[in-house]
Amino acid sequence: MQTKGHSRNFIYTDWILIETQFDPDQLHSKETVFTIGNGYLGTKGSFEEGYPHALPATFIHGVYDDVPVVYTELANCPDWLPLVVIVNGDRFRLDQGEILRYDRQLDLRYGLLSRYLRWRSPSGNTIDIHFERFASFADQHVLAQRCHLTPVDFDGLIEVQGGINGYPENQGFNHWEGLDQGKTDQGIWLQRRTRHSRIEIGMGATMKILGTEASLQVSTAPGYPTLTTTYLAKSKQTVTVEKIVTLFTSRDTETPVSAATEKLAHLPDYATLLKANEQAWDEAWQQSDILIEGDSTAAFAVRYNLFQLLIAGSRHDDKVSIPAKTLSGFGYRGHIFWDTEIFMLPFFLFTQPAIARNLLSYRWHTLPGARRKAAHYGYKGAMFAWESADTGDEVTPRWGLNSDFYGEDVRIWCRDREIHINADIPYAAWNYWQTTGDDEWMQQCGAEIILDAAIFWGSRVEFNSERQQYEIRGVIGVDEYHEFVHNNAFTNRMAQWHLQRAIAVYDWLAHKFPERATELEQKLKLTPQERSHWQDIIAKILFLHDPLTEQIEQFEGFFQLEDINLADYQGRDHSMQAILSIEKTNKCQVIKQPDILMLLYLMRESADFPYNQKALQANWDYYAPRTDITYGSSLGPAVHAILASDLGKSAEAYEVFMQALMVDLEDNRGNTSDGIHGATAGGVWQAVIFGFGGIQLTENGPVANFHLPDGWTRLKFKLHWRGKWHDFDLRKGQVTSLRSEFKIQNSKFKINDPYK
Ligand code: IFM
Repeated sequence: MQTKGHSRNFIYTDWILIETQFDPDQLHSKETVFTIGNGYLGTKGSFEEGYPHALPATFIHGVYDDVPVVYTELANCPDWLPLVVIVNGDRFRLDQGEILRYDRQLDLRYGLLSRYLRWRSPSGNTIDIHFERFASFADQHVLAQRCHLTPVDFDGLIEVQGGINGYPENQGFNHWEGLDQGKTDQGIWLQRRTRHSRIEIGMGATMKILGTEASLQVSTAPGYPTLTTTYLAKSKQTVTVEKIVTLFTSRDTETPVSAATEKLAHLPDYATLLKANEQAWDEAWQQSDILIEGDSTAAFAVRYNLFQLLIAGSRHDDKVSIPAKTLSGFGYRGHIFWDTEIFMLPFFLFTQPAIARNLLSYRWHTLPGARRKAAHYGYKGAMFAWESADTGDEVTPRWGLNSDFYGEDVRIWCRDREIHINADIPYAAWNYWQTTGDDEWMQQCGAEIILDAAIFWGSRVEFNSERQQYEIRGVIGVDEYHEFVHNNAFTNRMAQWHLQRAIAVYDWLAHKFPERATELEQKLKLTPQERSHWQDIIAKILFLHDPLTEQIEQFEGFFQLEDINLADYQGRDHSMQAILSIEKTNKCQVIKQPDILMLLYLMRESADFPYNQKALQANWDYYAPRTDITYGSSLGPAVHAILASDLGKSAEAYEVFMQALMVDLEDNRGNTSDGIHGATAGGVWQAVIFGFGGIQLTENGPVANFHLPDGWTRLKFKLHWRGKWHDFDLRKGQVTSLRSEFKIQNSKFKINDPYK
């Protein structure tokens, strides 16, 4: 295998991540890094044999259950990984005996995780063990493991136990009650149910031994059915154990156990499953891959981030979305934020539009929760949850609990005040429509999202009669270091933009789908008065922009706050909020993540808010030095990379890009153990395409005005735009942009130009 380079902890080839040493201190972060999945579930990279303090986890989209304080969380599902090897009485484990070789590899191309080990047992028997696993990308209900065992210097007894552990935990909390378990001709099955949401899971498992004569015994330890085989091993002779697991939940079918056991009974062998998995991955990468030449670290790490997005996006279920930590960790409890629509969605929109459609349909299905939230706060329409789960009701915890007995708990105000999400989701819905021309989705789902969320703004704004302007008071902007501000430019401008589009959608609907327009008018109580109220807000909403300097004030009074020179705090390894305190940070001009700069980026295609160089420069010069980019939010660096690149600050752009790119591979924020930073992964894609690739979306399609970082000699990718694929092959000194004529296979879209 030809390695391409290495970073602090890893070696990599074009497609394979390689870890050559096991470090127990990095157990949890590496469990995240080696996550595999298939868009239905994600499984952390915990070891088959277990390890003290390991936190194995499998999360399935939509399988939420109640929990104190944070309301609901993705339930860690029964663990399908256990594959225990006992060598002449010694149980194989990395903390005993001697590791003579260790090599863990994640093959991004096929979602295949393997481990090559040479282990000397405490009794002195040496064995080569090669584990392999994948979550089938071809059939989301199928999981597969294989283990090759080759004694190096002994003959003796080897026992292998392959089981399903029905006692998974979410940080000490077990969501599952046992219903039943049993055995079939093929193997074992397990049936469990979440305690509150009463979601049932049915799992089946079978095991096959190749290369020796051996029988299988079934052990039915309660909640932990296991298949065991024991055989007489011979030195230098390889025996292979294949374990296949199937699973369904009551979200998929009324009878998950029979679905799992039936599927198990009709599955082909491991090699055939592997081939189908490879084919499915080939198709995904054909659309989504990015090729970078001249920078092997970036080339590999970009693919790593895209891989993490591909395994998180649901391909068959439009009632789920991607949590902030994808399906790879306990962080944020599987809750869904604006991270999905603003950071992750563009990747899917331009390379896997069917997944983008599912992600947005989730917001449509959860409108009832958003309406309950609006009503609870005394507003009209739909008020999307800052943190959302299965129903769309607000699930941001009210309090952040202090681990210090005597410390104060922290009130989390985002649930009440971080309302820019109500324009972020419509922003994504509009972009989906513009990019795909999917009128069918827009009239059925998108219009309702955009219109009902617009009704919210109509009831949320306040008219200041002295100023003769509309205001939005008492919010948290994108920059969460300031917790109660008035007229945050991001929120006001996004609300205005949203209302402009709401009117356009309303008119389009009335013209093209009059029946649906009438239906929505009645359902949402949408009146001509409401429409003219929106127009009035659009015309009169307060926006703190100085047309002379082009500088925008982040919120009223920001420029009067105490100024802080972040350079004085060089060498720190904490956020400014941790250093200064929440109260003090609130009173200073220090920003957690790009807010005005984020706005400029999102508005870059908006004709009525020109993304001109002067505005960009003026606001960059003011806000970038005041942004806690390295220790604030992980969402920030990719956005700075795009803007710095647009400003021709190539070195700076690359530096922050690398912070985003390596956030999990290098664990550079120290919290990869909580799960993959999904928004950062999406931001990485945007930084490559819109930043370095300089993609602009014109009426004639995407065009590249690229500025590749030093060292990059080639950048190649494709984008799907209004029914056609556009190939970009950008090389220093020349540009090739091709429109390829093939359409997405099985596309359900009828492509129309919404402008026609
Ligand atoms: O949504 C983000 C927010 O912008 C910053 N804090 C973390 C959240 C989840 O990633």
